[in-house]
Formats: sequence, structure tokens, C-alpha cells
Amino acid sequence: MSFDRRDFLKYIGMAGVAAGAGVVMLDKTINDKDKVLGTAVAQAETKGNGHQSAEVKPGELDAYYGFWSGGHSGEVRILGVPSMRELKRIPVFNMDVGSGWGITNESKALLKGRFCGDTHHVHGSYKDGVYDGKYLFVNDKLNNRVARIRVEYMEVDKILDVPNIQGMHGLFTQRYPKTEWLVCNSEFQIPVPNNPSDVPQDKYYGCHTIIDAEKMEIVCQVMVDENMDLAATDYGGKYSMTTSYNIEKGVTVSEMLASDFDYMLVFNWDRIRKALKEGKFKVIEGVKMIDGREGKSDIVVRIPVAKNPHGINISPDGKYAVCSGKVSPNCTVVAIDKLDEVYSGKIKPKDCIVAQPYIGLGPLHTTFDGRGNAITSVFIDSTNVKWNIQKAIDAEKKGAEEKKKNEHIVDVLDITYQVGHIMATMAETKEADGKWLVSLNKFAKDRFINVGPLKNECEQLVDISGDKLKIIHDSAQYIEPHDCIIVRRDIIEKHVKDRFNMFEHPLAVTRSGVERKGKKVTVKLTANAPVFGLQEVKVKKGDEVTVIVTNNDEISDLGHGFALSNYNINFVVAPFQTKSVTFTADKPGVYWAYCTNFCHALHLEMRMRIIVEKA
Ligand code: CUK
Ligand code: CUA
Ligand code: CA
Repeated sequence: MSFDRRDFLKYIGMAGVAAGAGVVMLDKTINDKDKVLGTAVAQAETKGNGHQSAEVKPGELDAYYGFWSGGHSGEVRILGVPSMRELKRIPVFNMDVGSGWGITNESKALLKGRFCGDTHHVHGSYKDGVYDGKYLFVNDKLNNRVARIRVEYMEVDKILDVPNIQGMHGLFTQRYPKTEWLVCNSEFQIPVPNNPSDVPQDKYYGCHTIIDAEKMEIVCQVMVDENMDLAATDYGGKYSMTTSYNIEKGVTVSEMLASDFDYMLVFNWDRIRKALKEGKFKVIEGVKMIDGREGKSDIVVRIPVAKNPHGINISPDGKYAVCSGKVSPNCTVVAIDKLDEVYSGKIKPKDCIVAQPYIGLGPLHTTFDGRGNAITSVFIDSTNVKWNIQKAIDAEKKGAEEKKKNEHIVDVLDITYQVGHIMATMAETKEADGKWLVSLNKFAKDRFINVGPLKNECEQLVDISGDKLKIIHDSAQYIEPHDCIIVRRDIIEKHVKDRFNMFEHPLAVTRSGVERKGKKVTVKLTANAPVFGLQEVKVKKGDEVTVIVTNNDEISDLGHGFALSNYNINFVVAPFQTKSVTFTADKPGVYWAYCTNFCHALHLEMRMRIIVEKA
């Protein structure tokens, strides 16, 4: 038996997780060739008699918007599903020269000089359990920020810094009755407040942060001993939930794996509101901090789950929360309607667990087809496992013998390779439609032509409309998608505008001109294809120059760029959009400013001089 490259990587993946966790390793490393063959056969079958077509012909439009987090690229992406065409990148925590994000006064004010981030979870604003097409929110695990994207412009309009936490990971929006709050987690425990540096690790805490979605302000934080990984909200507007893999307060891998179990935490929103009303909080770093530690309040319920869980996802009927085992081969299914009884003390937290079905080695995230089935990503096995929730619950009731039959498993799909998140169409809403699923795989290895040691990611489109899961398409993705939501086109498209509301920007320019106040020069420029409103501007060396550009063309899709030679200035304005930039004219000479975005037959002539005279 010889390892090829693919086997080896897989082996490393297994050993890494299994060695620390004490999970029994199945020798699946040699099965990969069969898997590849199996996939090819599945694809061939689908070509002929797939139950739905993924083909989006030239001129045709996709049925779904996919909103992708971009991981450590710091951005959010829009893909069309099922074509898997990348339609747009929305710069969020990164600098994007193409759009000028991070280069203009407007974006600099939001980014405050920090041009990298780590986006993991994108979620939309909701009304009655379905997206309302207003906002998208995304977390920054690196610098502990939440960004909001306005769907009408597909641009970031707010970024909020969250204190008292590190490793902001899980983020989720309120689903019912509408998104007033959103929650985000801290995966890393730290001293609260975070000083001095000699605080012992048993005095490190995690904070579940609640944010007002409209104001983009922190409502409060609930401090707990545990760390918090993924987050979810229920469909009743009553709870937020998280998984915790480090109830041990460990600071090393082995410490974090010491306990035989960990928790799913539930936060009761009525009780949070009550604590706020009654003033039961301290103010730490300007934030209302509620003590949610065990024995300190009745807000948090701790449900013991298999150790070091990862994903938590709510079934579209609102009935179940599914926690993925990660180092245990099971998922834990929690009945949400039993949480009331837990809070009133009628039953113990563990009594709301209704099933712990076997899934495979390394279950990470679960999605749903809206027909009673869950589909779970399994990292070590490299599979998507479709299983029936009710069958798992029934088998649990009947006992160990029945469970062993694994009759809840409907289908197991081999994917290539090492899947993280998976997401089905509309699956995070009550209108989950069970049509397509995207498997966001962490390794591409041999699936594409070799582009160097660090390869693209491999995302696979899966047809989930029938009993069997079928791979339809491999698509390559730039570093590194973590999660996505897939939203029906009709929900989003009607909200998306073709032009900005010009006067929303207080500096919108309708007439070009130059104003000087001492050494401060303001240059106001209209941009109408193919001319800027001024042909020439004279400033003096050492002047602080602010250029404000408004695109006065209202024609759909007609953008103008403004780039200033040798001054490192480069941005684009969309129809009726205004952006500004401030710089010091420190290099005397003649400098051409030009339009970067091909807008007109005379686009190349769309340029002007900025003449910097010796002082
Ligand atoms: S985490 Cu990436 S595989 Cu940040 Cu949602 Cu699970
Ligand atoms: Cu304006 Cu090119
Ligand atoms: Ca643990």
C-alpha cells in the first residue's frame, strides 16, 4: 500500500484530529481512488438524467444569490448559484484597489487604518424567518469587528468594534419577528477587562455580544466561563445558542480536550432584557456586562454535548438545534420546544437532547433540505452525509440496538476534499427548498491544474433534489471561503439599486470648482463621460488637498475611476456615488489624473492635470 499525495494529506488531517482526541481512526486512506472513480460515475450519471439542470446558458440568470465569506482575504463575495459564477467581491475588512476601498476618506473612516480581517460568517437580516433583503452582516475574527453591508448598494456602511472579546467567531441574526438584534461570540477567552497581563487563565472569560442591527451599537454582553464557537438563533425570537469547545479554560490543545464533554449554551433573550431593565450589569469598556456564569444568573442554560463540538444549525421548521461533534462521530439534536421546561426547572438541560445519531468522522456543519433531512459535512471522512432527523429521534427512543442499524442515514456523498461548511439553498430560513447544496471544501489538491504550493479551494455544487446527493460541478475559489448563505433571487434582486441616492452623501458635487482656506484646498469634481468637471487644477507644494468626485452619470453600470499618477490614489465611483480623498501635495510637477474604468469611447481622453507648483 503506497500513499499518494492525496492519501497523505488526508492521513495528516485524520492524525491531527484523531491523535489529540482519542477518536478511533478507521483506515479510510486507501479508499480515495475508489472515491474519485465513484465521483466520476456519479457525474456521468447526472449528465444524462439529473433531476434538475445546473446549466445557466449565456444571457440567462442564476436562480440564487450566494453570499460567501472570504476568510482571511477579509472580504465577502457574491456568487450566482447554480452557475457558481463569481459576480462580485465586496471589500469589507481588506483593502481593495479596484474599487478604492481603503483608499478614500469614506472607507478609511470605517476601517480606521486596519486593512486586514478574517470573515467567517455572513448572515442576512430577517423578517418572519426569511431574509428581508436589507442587510448582510459579517464578523471579523481577527480584529473583532462586525460589518454591515447594505444590500441595495452591496457596500459596507457600518463597522462596529467589539471590546472585551477575542476570536469573534459565530455570528447570527435574529430571525423572528425581525432582525432587531444580532449576536456574535468570542472563541478565545481573555481577561475581562483585558488587563493586566498576569491574570491567571481560570479568570479568562468569553462574552456573548448582542448588537442592535439598525443602530449598529452594542446592546450588552453576557460574560460566561466558556468559550463560544458557532452561533445560531431560533425561529421564535427567544434564544441564541452557541457551541463551546473549551469549558476547560484550556490554553493548550490538550487542556482544551481534557473534559469528556463540553456545552451547547443557550441564552434566554427575555431574561437578558429583564436583567438590562433591572440594572443587573456592570459597565466594562463602555459595555453593559451581564454576569452569565453558572450560578450567577438564570440567563444561560448549559447542555452537555460530546466534547469539542463545532457547528450549530437550526432546522427550518424551528424544532431542532443540531450540534456537530467534530471529534465525536455524532451530532447532538436538541429539541428547542423543551428549552422552556429547562428554564422553568421542570427538566434537566440534558433532557432536551432527543438524538445523538452517528454521522461519520469529524462532523462540522449541518444544513437542511426542508423535507425533514439534515445534511452534515464530515471533515475527516470527506463526505456530505444526508440523514433523516425523525428517524434519528425514533431510533434513539428505541435504544442502542436500533441505533446501531444507522437507518437514519439516507446517503453518503464523497467530496474532494475535507469539507468545512456546507449550505443548501434557503436552508437558514423557514423556506428551505432542498434544491442545491454547496460543499465548501478546504482542500482542492488534484482537482484543478496545479497553481503552486498553495492551491485554490474546491467548492462542489451538489444536487439535493432527489434521494441521492449528486455532485454536479467543481468550482475553484480564491482563499478562503468559510461559509455562505444561498438566497432566492426574488428576495434580493428587487432591493438592489442601479444608482446611489446622490444626496445621501453630504459632499455630493453638482458643480466643479476649487476652494482654498490657507493651505487646505478642496477640489470638487463632477465626472460625466468622458470628462471631469475641471481640466486643470493648480496647487502649491505642501498643500493639503481634498478631491471630492461625484459620478453624475445616472446610466446603469457606468462607473468612473479617479486615479492620480504617482500619488497612490485610485478609486471608482458608481452612478451618483460620491467619494473623496485627502493627500498632501508633496511632489512638485505636472500630474495626470485619469479615469480608470472604461466608460466611453473617449475613456482614455477622460483625464485632467493637477499641477503642483513649488511653494
Ligand atoms: S468555521 Cu470555518 S469550517 Cu469559522 Cu464557520 Cu467551521
Ligand atoms: Cu470615465 Cu473612463
Ligand atoms: Ca473541550
